[in-house]
Amino acid sequence: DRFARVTPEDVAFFRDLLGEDAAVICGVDGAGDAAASDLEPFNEDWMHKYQGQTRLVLRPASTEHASGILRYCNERMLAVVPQGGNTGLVGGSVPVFDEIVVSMARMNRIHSFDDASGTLVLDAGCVLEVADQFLAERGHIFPLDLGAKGSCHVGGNVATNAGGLRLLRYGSLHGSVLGMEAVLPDGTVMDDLCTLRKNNTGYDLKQLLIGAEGTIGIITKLAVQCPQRSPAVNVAFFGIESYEKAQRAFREAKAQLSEILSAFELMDAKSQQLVHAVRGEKRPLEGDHPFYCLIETSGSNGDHDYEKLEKFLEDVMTNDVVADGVVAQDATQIKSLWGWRESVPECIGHWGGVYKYDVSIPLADMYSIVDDVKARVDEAGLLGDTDEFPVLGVIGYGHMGDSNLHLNIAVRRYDKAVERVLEPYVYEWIEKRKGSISAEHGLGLAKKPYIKYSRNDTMLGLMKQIKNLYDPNGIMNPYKYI
Ligand code: FAD
Ligand code: 2HG
Ligand code: ZN
Repeated sequence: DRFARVTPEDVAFFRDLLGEDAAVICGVDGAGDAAASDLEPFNEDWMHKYQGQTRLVLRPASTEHASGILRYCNERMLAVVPQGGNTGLVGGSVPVFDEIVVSMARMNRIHSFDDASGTLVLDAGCVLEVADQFLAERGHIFPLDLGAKGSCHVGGNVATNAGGLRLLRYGSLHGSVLGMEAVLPDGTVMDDLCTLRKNNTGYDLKQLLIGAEGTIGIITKLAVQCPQRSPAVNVAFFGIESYEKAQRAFREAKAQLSEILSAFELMDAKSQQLVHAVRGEKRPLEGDHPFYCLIETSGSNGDHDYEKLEKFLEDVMTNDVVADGVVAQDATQIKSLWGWRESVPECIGHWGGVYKYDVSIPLADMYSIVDDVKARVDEAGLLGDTDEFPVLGVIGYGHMGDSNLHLNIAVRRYDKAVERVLEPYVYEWIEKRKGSISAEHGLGLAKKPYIKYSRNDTMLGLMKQIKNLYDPNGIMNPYKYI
């Protein structure tokens, strides 16, 4: 291997650099007695699918610490994996072998907030929900929300360019991240912590790190443009009889709710049956429908918004676009309706595992991949209700407003026979329709062999040039997609 192995001398250096005992979790022979169970949370991903063997976790508390770590690792040829909340879904946040984990959890300070411009400056290791709560108390909102908000870090969000539940309203992090401080692999601190909305002064280098998945540097601080929090929020949940009607509902929602529409999420019947099977709560609507969608509006005037929503509801109900629906009456019901959407990833993993495909497909074709994959898995004799079948459900849900579908194949056990039926079939299907094999989760380790289905050789070559320029020794998150 081209990387060095961590020695007791290396550990002594890191202990000295970081100062506190709590900053180093070490099970390196002769240098620390951390048990495998102390290291396990850093070695294993959220899905329990990827398992590394690190013996050393470093927890910097400052940019200087992060810079010192990388400078040393670069000189010593020690491989590094940056880690935020470890909620990533593509195996990017855990080591493949024994790479050093640099956990950002101690860099969790909020530095400043300007309520005139809405600019928030904070450490990369702040938990998304904590940042959003801080903003809520000041009448603002973080321009990103997702089911893992209680654990994921804003740095991890930016490193994956996470999309989430309200991208349709607030846009991508490529737009809302105004500034960034990052440490490059040789220890250089890239101070681009600009708090201005407009800044056309040459190359916008921070954009390279947004979505780079920790392959060219560690993000240490961020300046984020945060919108005003809408005082009036409404959520409606619909049962819909066909995908064609779901598309009509989306078009009507855009046309009639326009500026107050803040989310349009799609869930199929199977996803909701599985959430019900795990949580056992009363379902929002009677009976089963082939599709459900959750529509959220946020605006500044409750009466105005409610009037618009009511008119929209009346329209889609009387024109038979939706079959049934319910509107949340208070904040508790809003939370509960969102629960039927946000808990899908967690609930469908309940039986053993999930094969996940996070894809962008032109809207008209978006759901047909679920039907095609289901037919294929069924024909192969792999899908069924009893234990002898590895697959218990082929599920589609996701961010319909962004043409982003989550195709999930819920399994009782991971099985090569299932994999062979799914891959490369799914990727070829997407390539044919000019879709993307990763809409929002990134590539990590999971999608590394498949990048060619969405990027041509020229694009890959240009990416490699950038990687080699910033990280000539290749120490940053090696073995992953690049
Ligand atoms: P990690 O998982 O720790 O890391 C992710 C990647 O970023 C790794 O490659 C890591 O090396 C790198 N990284 C982390 N921190 C830094 C840093 N400071 N500097 C440089 N690199 C870094 N994603 C969506 O896009 N939309 C969703 O709706 C969504 N919902 C989710 C719901 C659930 C229940 C779960 C478990 C995940 C969901 N995700 C979603 C996946 C998403 O990628 C993560 O939740 C989140 O963006 C990752 O943040 P994290 O702090 O956990 O990063
Ligand atoms: C979501 O939208 C997440 O819930 C997770 O992006 C999707 O687990 C998945 O496939
Ligand atoms: Zn998603």
